[in-house]
Amino acid sequence: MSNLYALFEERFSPNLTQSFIITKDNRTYSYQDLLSSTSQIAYILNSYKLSKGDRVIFQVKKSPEAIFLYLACLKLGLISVPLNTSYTASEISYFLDDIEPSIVICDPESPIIKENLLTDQNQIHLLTLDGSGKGSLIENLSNDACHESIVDTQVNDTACILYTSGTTGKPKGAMITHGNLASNAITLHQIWGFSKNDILLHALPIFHVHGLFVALNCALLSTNTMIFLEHFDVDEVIHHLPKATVLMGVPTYYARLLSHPDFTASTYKNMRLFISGSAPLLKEVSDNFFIKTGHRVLERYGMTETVMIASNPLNGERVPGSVGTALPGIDVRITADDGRILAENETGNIQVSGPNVFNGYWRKPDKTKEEFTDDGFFKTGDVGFLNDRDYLTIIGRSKDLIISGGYNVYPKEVENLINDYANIEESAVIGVPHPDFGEGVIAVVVMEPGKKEEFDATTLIKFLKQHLANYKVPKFVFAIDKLPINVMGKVQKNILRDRFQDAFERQTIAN
Ligand code: MLC
Ligand code: AMP
Repeated sequence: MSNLYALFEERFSPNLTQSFIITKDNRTYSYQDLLSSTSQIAYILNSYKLSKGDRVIFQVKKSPEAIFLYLACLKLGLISVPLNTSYTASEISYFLDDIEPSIVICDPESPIIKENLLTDQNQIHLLTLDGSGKGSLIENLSNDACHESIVDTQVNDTACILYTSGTTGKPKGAMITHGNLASNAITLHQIWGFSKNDILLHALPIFHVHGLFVALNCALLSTNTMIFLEHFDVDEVIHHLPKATVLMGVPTYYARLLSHPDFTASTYKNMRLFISGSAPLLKEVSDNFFIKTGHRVLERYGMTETVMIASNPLNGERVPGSVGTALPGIDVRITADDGRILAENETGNIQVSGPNVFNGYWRKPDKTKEEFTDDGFFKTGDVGFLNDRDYLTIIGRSKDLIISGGYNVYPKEVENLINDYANIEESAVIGVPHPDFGEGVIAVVVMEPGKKEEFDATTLIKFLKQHLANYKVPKFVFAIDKLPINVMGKVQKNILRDRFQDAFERQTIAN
């Protein structure tokens, strides 16, 4: 049995009275509650006569019930497709067409309901689940209606599809298998020393690898307790931190904690481990955190298509600026553009192979092929080097990607929309240093000839907000006469990044 849920369930039985989730308002769910609720939700899903491999889209707020829903899908061999709660109607419509779900479960406030995105013709079942754990999914649950059996799946069967955008601007669904998640969870749980006694402060969103797989799966394998917060609110996190032993977060979390006056020694007295990932942790933040707390934040590296790849050690030297060594069983290599494997300390493309690497992009075999080498390594699109002790340092990206507060923004997706907007000839979307989000998104536009006077950043931003999740929308738009272009006709974004690098410090130059 390769079903990830079976792996978890094996661990629950001796610890059923242990608390699984404690919410901010002190509702407690035990591992026994997890088992019962998951079986009851599985019963409801199963009543729709679904088959292994059918897709279930959910766009729901963070709640314990949302976790039980994800676990019920695993149990039934259904493919979960969690969507960011800030996606707009146009973004969601694309996912609905692409994934052809059998069931959609969403918050009553989701654009799926408000903008009536499901037509009768496509025969998709619609259920609701709100942030307080109520909705049509839940109202028919009954102790007498449980689905106990676990569907047999193979290691290569898809457990989840997570969308990542791409250089073309069209999102691709990464098929992550039961085998990918199980191997990664077992490794992380071991190398980070998780035990039943840990209390994990979970403040991450649950529609990405970090919150859904890295954090949750470590907790489930060790049957520890999670303090489960709806989102990262620094005051709330500081309030709950004294009870916690582990925190996982994106670098913005650590920058926000550091600059908060109430983040004092008594708040982190029980902490054994702070983990950071999803975006580069500035050396300055890492060093200041160490000076203040005596804790060196453990930085690790991963991505949607590969789950976790590398980590600094629990015991041993944690090197600031490096993401540590490849996880056991995973190969990381550095190559030149011509495919030559590079020696230590030489900078090149980071490639990875191992049981963590996904099964390809949903219904995009050509795209999948492009992203793998002939000998089966996945091309991460990140650039870096390995040192003489095999510690990996990421120094940049060959892919045109902005990471803002741990969320990925693919410029092409935003540029395509801006270029279609009235009176704009062309645009370039870039990431520049942002004091809170690491990188912040800005757009640089060129107006059509004779239309310079028509430039209006405010209405353009308003328009973009209607079509794009908030974090993708440029915080500023600047109009210039001409984009810098190289001999190949490509926009030289590095020149723009230099020119606008202090955009977030001199906000008055906006417009
Ligand atoms: C929110 N906003 C953002 C933003 N988050 N803008 C840019 N980048 C972001 N990350 C917008 C809001 O919509 C709002 O817009 C304005 O910025 C201010 O919001 P805020 O209140 O300050 O933001 P907040 O709600 O506090 O959210 C910030 C955050 C959140 C850092 C807590 O973004 C977050 O939880 N990030 C984690 C993302 C994550 O889990 N990534 C993992 C990916 S997995 P307006 O217009 O309304 O004012 C992965 C693999 C791996 O990468 O290795 O882990
Ligand atoms: P995503 O597609 O959202 O999973 O984002 C994956 C990308 O996040 C990687 O390809 C890296 O560029 C980046 N990333 C993840 N962890 C780190 C880290 N610790 N340091 C630098 N970049 C990171």
